[in-house]
Amino acid sequence: MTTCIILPTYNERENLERLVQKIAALHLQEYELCVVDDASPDGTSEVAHTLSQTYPIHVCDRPGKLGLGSAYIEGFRYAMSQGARTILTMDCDLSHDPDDLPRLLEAARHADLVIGSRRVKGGSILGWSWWRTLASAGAMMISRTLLGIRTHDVTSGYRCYRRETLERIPLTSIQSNGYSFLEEILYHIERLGLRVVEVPVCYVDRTNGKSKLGTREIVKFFITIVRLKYGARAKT
Ligand SMILES: Nc1nc2c(ncn2[C@@H]2O[C@H](COP(=O)(O)OP(=O)(O)O)[C@@H](O)[C@H]2O)c(=O)[nH]1
Ligand SMILES: [Mg+2]
Repeated sequence: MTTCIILPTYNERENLERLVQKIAALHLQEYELCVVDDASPDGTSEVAHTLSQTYPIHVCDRPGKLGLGSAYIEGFRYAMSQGARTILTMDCDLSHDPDDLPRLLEAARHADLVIGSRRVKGGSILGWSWWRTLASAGAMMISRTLLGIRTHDVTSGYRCYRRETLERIPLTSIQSNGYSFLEEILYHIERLGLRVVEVPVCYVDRTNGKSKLGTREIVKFFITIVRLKYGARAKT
């Protein structure tokens, strides 16, 4: 396997099959999907296991809702253990268009991390409520200003990491377990001076199922900014 696509899932039963079919239709070379499911009450895992009889899918079944950040880490560990050279992450709700995958993979030939970005020229967000748009723009501005992150789309979960990039990040040192995992790992990658490239994507809000981003996660996002900023000061 050269490419591993990690799909964290929590109650994505209605979306998983369509996404898997769309990815299969791309005929990528030597790829495997890694579904990391947190015992979704809607039975996503059973759907994943059934699909794995037809498609190249590995299912990581976890005993409960352990969080998005740790789901990514679980997926990274699996991908690395299988020798993957490029490791992608994408949401399982069809917000991330699989047709963008080849562009992300192509960009990864010359970058350490590629971000499917909604916040560069050509990128867009469709279907968000005004408060989500506002909250996201505010979070982005604050994290970029306070942490000095140069990437425009800090919280995009549509990413392509080169194996070597993940090898340089001590994954156990990442304390965020939820959505702020994305800003924390990006912060470390930029601080190492690695090349981050943003590829414009159009993000379409989910039509099936519910978002798992709650107020708690938003609060944790800001706490993470403070923690990282404080840690950075202490080191210098
Ligand atoms: N395994 C796992 N997946 C999660 C968890 N929280 C969210 N996800 C998945 O992460 C992806 C992004 O979550 P989503 O709710 O769509 O967030 P949003 O797009 O920011 O509203 C989706 O595929 C979710 O099913 C979790 O605690 N564990
Ligand atoms: Mg989503």
